[in-house]
Amino acid sequence: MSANLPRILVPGKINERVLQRLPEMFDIVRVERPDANLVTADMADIKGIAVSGRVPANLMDALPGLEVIANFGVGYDGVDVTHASAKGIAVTNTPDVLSEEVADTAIGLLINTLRRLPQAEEWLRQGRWVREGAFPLSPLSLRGRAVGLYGLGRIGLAIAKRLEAFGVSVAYHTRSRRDGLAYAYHPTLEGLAAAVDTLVVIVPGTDATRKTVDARVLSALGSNGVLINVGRGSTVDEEALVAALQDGVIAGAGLDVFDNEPHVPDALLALTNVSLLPHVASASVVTRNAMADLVVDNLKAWFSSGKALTPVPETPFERRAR
Ligand code: A2R
Repeated sequence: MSANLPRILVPGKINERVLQRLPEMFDIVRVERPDANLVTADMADIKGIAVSGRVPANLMDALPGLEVIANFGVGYDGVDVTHASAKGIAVTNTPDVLSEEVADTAIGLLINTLRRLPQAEEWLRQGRWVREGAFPLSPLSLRGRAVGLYGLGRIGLAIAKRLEAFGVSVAYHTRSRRDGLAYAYHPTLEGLAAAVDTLVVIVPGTDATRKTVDARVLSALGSNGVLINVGRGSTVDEEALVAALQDGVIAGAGLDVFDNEPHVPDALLALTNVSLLPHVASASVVTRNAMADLVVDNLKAWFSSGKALTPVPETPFERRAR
C-alpha cells in the first residue's frame, strides 16, 4: 500500500484495463464479491468503488469514507443509487462510448432473429447444405417492417438512425417526446406496440420499466410481431414472453439481456423462434476499453478536480473538502 494514494475497492470481476490503469492514481483493494461481510476494519479508509455488477446499500454503509462509485456500464441498475444519493455518494456510469457498438449489435440481433442467420450457419457447418440442400426460407424478413423503439436516448437514437438506412419506418415511446425528430411518438407503450410489428427495447432497468413489456403489450404487437431486447432483462415479463412465443401471440424474439443473468430459462432455450446472446451488446475490445478508461477517468477527475466526468443524474455532486 502506498501511503497517500486514495484506496479504491474493486468488488468482484472487472475489465482488465480498469485494473491496469487504476494504479496511475490509486491503491486497489480487491474483494471477491460485493458483500458487506467481506469488508474488514483495515478498509475503513476506502474512498471509492470501481464496479461491474452490484453495489448494495449495506456495502456502502460498511465503508464510512466512501465518496464515489464508478460503474462499468451505462446502465447502473446494479447500484443502489437512491441510497448513494441520500448519503451524498457520487455514482458515475459510462454513457456515449458504447452507444454505437450497442446499436450495431441491436441491428445484428434483429436481422439474426428475422432471417435466422445463426441457424443458417449451423446448417452449413453440420454439412446439411451438402446432404439436404438449401436452408429453408426464413418466414420473417426486415422488409416492410414498422419498428417501434421503447426508449430513444443515446442508444435508441443510434439504433433509429441505422433503421432509417434500412428503409423501415421508425416510431418510439418514451415518457417525454423528443423535439426535432420525424419519428412518430406514442405516449403509451401499448399504443406503440399496436402501431408497429417490431419492438426494440432500449430503456434502463428501473422500477418504472420493470416488466412493462407484458402480455398486453405482446398481444398488441401481434402475430407477425418480433421483440428485440438490448436494454435490461427486467423490463420484459419473461414468463409472458415465453407464453407469447409458444402460442404464436408474437412471431419471434431476439434477446441480449435476461432477468436472472447468466441464467436463461429452459423454456426460452427450447424455442426455435428466438435468437439469444449472452449480453454482448457492448462486448468488443475497443468499446470495453473505452468504457474501462471512462471508469478510471471518472475516479481520477473526482479526486483531482472534485467533479466526476459523467455522474448519473441522481447524484450531481461535487467533492467537498474532506
Ligand atoms: O422517458 P424519457 O423521456 O426519460 O426517455 C428515456 C427512456 N425511458 C423511458 N421511457 C419510457 N418509460 C420509462 N419509464 C422510461 N425510463 C427511461 O429511455 C430515454 O429515451 C431512454 C434512456 O436513454 P439514455 O438515458 O440516453 O440511456 P442510453 O445511453 O440510451 O442507455 C439505455 C439503456 C441503459 O440504461 C442500459 O440499461 C442499456 O441501455 O444498455
